[in-house]
Amino acid sequence: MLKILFILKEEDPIDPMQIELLSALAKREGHETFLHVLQHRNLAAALQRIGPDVVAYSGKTGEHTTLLNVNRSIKKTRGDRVFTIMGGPHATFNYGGMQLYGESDDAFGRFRDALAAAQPSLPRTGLHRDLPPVQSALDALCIGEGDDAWVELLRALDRRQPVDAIPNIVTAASRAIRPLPEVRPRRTALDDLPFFDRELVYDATFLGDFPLRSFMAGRGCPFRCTYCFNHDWNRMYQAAGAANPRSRYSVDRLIAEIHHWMEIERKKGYARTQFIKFYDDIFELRVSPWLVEFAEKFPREIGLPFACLMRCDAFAKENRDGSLSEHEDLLRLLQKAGMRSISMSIESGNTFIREKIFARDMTGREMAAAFAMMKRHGVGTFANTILGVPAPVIPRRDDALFDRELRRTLDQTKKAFVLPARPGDEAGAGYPPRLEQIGAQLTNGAIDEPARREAVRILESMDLRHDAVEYDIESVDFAVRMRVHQSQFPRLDPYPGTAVTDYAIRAGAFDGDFGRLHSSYLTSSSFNCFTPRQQRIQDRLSLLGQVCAIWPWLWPFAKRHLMYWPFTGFYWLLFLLTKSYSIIRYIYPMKYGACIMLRSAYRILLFEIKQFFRSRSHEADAGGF
Ligand code: B12
Ligand code: SF4
Repeated sequence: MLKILFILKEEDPIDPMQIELLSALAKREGHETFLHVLQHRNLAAALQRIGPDVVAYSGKTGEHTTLLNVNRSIKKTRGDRVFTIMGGPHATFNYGGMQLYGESDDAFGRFRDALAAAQPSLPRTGLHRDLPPVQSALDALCIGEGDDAWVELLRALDRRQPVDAIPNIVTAASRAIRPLPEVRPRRTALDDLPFFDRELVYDATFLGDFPLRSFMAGRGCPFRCTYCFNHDWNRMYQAAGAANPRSRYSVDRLIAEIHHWMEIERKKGYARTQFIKFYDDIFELRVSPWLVEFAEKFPREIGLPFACLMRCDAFAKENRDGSLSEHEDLLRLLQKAGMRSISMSIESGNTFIREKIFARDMTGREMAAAFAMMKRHGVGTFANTILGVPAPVIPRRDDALFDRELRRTLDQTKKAFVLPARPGDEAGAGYPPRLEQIGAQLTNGAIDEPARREAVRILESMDLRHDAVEYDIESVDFAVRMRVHQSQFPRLDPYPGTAVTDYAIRAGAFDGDFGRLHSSYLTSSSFNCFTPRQQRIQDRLSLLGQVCAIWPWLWPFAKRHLMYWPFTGFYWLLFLLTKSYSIIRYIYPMKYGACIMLRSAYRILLFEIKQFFRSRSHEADAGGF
């Protein structure tokens, strides 16, 4: 039997479901599991008390810097006495950027050369630049889905057998032989997985006091948005021979897990579940037999309200002839099941960014119709809208260096056609041929005034703007017009493995150093293409955007004046107030008794204060141990 210690960076109002699942899998194999939250400090004492055989981290990019700091110090003191492993998106998409424990500089260099030769395209390797390697001191990484690999790894460690040939597990020895990791096909069935081990987390954090619970009804998303990990995750699994990018628990299995949990919370005195959040990337695509069954059984057997994440175009789809098909039947089923609020992202109000840079494959009309439908039916809405996108800007005609700037803009615009319009098309396909010609004229100095004006006209017709901030104003404006109840406006973060990150690097807006990314959604842009003034405006807009979601009458004044005034701290207070109001009223409408209300308000306030102040400090400072 092994002693396994999971290390979590901090408490969060959302369940760390990966850890809860991996702990349940380990316990089913007869191992003992523990959790340490770095925010609680005293890691040394926990290590001393537990004496773990395995230390496991689940890493998102941003928090990885803290986790790796911790791991280096653990390996320094405990060396081979403990086996350390990281899984999750950061490990999956950055395995070429992390040097492993016992991997010499030479061996790491040879591996990176072999990796670059085996996969010259950028995604998924962490080879974005010749940055100095990150010494992770991890013994292993887990790539992609971890359920089965984790169990096999634990069995091998327990029996003191080698772990280097386990698919999805990367070690220094395995990648010396095989630079691209071997990934087993993705799971098509989930029902045999154990129920999440929530007690591990609830006994060590405030989550046990909180009446909101996260569950997953399934995994995967078939869309190709360029800022999201799913696109490359799916490509990785296509190469491993997987057919369907989505897998789901059966309705009965899902309900059984919720029932089981409600029994435990009754027995152990945790706060009773009042509201469920299904954290699937995409809860449902259309009216399906699964949803019909769910809408029948869930209200009867569980009867709790829930929130989920979906896309606007599931509810309203523009047809080729320009007409719009609305799918109220889908919404009716979800409401019958108990859905009270929904998260549907906007991502950008600008067509060029949405279609070309983000490949959202969704129109403004579809979004407007879907949000209007939610309003008609009294559903609370949450939307994410990304600011600070390094989109090309059109130079002004009075710019002394107009020709040079125009050439740069054309070059960047072509790169901004991030994904081919259809599979099989070349990247950049769809870029107007006339702009190609004007670009050539600029290069050989044969451009005339009508051609310059024509270039500007074409770029304007493509929805490009003359100033980076105009894109952000347009996006906030769109979200305010949609009357979204809770609006979140993070700045675009270039996560490893995503197509938008490749674009940002090719466009010269990002240097590929993921160590600079942050885990606070309030942090300023990581791109070097924005001036400090533009960044300050983005930061203020991200706060004012939520405020104006609740008080839309303020928006005309906010975009004319407030976003230029240096009152960020005050805007943050207004943001906090309006965000709390929209959460309580529209997103998670629960019966907040005085006790729960005070406790939750205190925890959420602490969380938001940390997000705000951490967004202004270096990420690695935030962990502490
Ligand atoms: C729930 C969630 C959150 C919760 C996290 C709650 C928590 N305490 O962990 C909240 C809402 C707080 C959150 C915040 C953020 N998130 Co988030 N989040 C998710 C989401 C939707 C589900 C994750 C999950 O629990 N899945 C269920 C479990 C069972 O599956 P899994 O995580 O894939 O784990 C499997 C494997 O990855 C692997 N595995 C994972 N960890 C480990 C560890 C070991 C040791 C092993 C062996 C295997 C293994 O095995 C598991 C079982 O197969 C994912 C998207 C997704 N579908 O995964 C994004 C996702 C993880 N988030 C992401 C991001 C960017 C963020 C933020 C940085 C956003 C922001 N700027 O605010 C913050 C960061 C917060 C932080 N502390 O760092 C990105 C990560 C990209 C990256 N390169 O890291 C994702 C992938 C979304 C995306 N669209 O790109 N998030
Ligand atoms: S629809 Fe959502 S989950 Fe799916 S690829 Fe796009 S952003 Fe990711």
